[in-house]
Amino acid sequence: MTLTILFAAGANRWPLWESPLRRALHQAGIAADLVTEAAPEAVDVMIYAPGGDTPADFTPYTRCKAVLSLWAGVERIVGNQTLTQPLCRMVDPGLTQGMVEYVVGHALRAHLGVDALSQTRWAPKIPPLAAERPVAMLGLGALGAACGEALACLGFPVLGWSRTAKDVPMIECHHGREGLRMVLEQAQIVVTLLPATPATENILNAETLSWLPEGATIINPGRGTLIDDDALLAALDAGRVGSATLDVFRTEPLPQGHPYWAHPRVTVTPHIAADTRPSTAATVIAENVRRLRDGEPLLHCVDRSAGY
Ligand code: NDP
Ligand code: OXD
Repeated sequence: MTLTILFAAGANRWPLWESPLRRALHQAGIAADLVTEAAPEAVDVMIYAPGGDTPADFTPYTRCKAVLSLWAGVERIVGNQTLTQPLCRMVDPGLTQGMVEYVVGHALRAHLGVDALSQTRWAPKIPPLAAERPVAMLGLGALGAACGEALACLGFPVLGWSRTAKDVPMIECHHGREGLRMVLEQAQIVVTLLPATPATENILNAETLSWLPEGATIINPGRGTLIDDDALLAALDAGRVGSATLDVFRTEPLPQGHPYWAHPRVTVTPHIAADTRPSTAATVIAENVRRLRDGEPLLHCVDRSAGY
């Protein structure tokens, strides 16, 4: 049986994805017609990315058995009421490795005080060892757990926080409101790797930021909605928060004139923390298509009620 797979993830991505996808589908033994256009009723599987050519109305895709997201974050599609098929998010070794490198790099930058190193005067200031710098990892999913483990391997005490109770090697795990407070009260570096859902909106706000030790660093590669921007700017100005490295924003691109651009202790990166890599992620897509064909459970299915 030949499956019609619609690549509805943006014409700009097609040249990057076409060959890796064809190769991965072939290696998985899947007979597929991989196309960028098709009659809706002929589509068996749809590959999706936000801002791509994804339809707003999935109703005509009567044969479509699954929508496979190239992104890990699915907040722009998860609430679509016309989407009744299973939705799978991206968990890709290349994406995870990119995020680990971003988080570890910026955590070490904050830990070593790299931004404050002076080239003009001899003023030794010895940073503590990582063991004396607790890190809060908000989110212990595919990305948070991997980043937490990498930081723990460097010697940082890592306190993790998730929605449900978890047991992650090398991470002291907490959940619930009290857990959040316990984690933040100890954290000198906070990393936010939570999905954008109604429950996580403004999780870092005036109250929760006030739980942090003075001078803590925030690293947010999760989503812009996780942070109350006014509260963060106030906490930075008050010294409660020492610095922030922000990769994601409520409005992207971050508008010119936004206070984050000019703030001396804010680093803006343009949503580049981690990218889905076609070379590794095409295999993940092909594996889910194979599972679909063989009637096996799909990987990384989104829980619609939880929103991620
Ligand atoms: P996962 O779904 O694997 O993990 C999400 C984690 O967040 C889980 O541990 C989950 O808890 C926790 N969580 C969700 N809701 C809550 C809540 N209300 N309270 C406490 N914890 C909660 O996602 P990933 O790790 O793969 O990705 C995380 C996010 O990173 C994505 O949603 C996306 O927004 C962002 N991202 C950003 C990128 C960038 O380049 N900037 C690239 C890729 C992703 P539990 O374990 O209990 O379910
Ligand atoms: C994602 C992202 O969610 O790149 O995959 O932000």
